[in-house]
Amino acid sequence: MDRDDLGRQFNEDGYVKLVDFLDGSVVAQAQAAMEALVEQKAQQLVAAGKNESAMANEPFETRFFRIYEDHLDDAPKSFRRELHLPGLFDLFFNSALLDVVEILIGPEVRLYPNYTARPKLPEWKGTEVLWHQDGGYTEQISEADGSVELQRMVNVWTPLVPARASNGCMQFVPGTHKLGSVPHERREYYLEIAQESLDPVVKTAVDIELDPGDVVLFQNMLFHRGQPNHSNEIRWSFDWRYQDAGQPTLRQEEGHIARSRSNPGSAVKSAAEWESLTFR
Ligand SMILES: O=C(O)CCC(=O)C(=O)O
Repeated sequence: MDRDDLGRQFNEDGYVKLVDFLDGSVVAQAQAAMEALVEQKAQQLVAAGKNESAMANEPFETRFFRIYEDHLDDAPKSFRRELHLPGLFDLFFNSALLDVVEILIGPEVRLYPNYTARPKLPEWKGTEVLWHQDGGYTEQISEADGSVELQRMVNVWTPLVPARASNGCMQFVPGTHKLGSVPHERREYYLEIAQESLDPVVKTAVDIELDPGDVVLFQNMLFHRGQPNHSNEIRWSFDWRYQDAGQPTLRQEEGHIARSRSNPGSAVKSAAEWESLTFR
């Protein structure tokens, strides 16, 4: 896809799929990082007397679910602060990805302080993210003046396992980023776009089915959700955001510079540097 098509699609539909975009090694390192995190959680549960076994023989696709199956409310719904891991540097600071992002938001790019790994568990509401705009969340926690519609952001989502409608792939309503910021209501675990804004457009929602290595870029204001997971395996995925570094984050945290043409030295340069940093 050339740069004009990319920009046109992103601005018209509100999203662009990049099929088979990430190198296998990037996906493998990211999965290994998550496997290590699951191992840590499994050991903690044994040490706390909550499980008898760390279930080391369970595969990646099921282990995190098995270790929490009998006490689901203890299960982390997502990981964020834990993601300063060397194995995730090539994902978040991927130069091919940043080249594309630069086309969309310019040469000064921050990794926005909202980067997440999600183990969406089978049939569990705690990890079923409802229809929302990311701006809906930012507006709830914003402490600074500014409009979420002017943030100049690119959202990124990629799975570690095949993501299909049956196991909770993302769904988007194309073009809804143009509606501006709409009201959200609080539900048990997540915010949800108010029914009067959702009903008129939700019939045109599309499934975003992706394989590991595929990436989807989408607009901050696009109506999107993660569907329920009706399979018996975990739908592992990452979502993160880049922002024009000249814009305010509208959050307490300032994020990390991912690319800067004006001051290249300010960008995070290595896996070791990423590991030494914290969520801020
Ligand atoms: O992965 C999911 O199910 C939801 C992710 C999401 O809502 C997001 O990336 O903003």
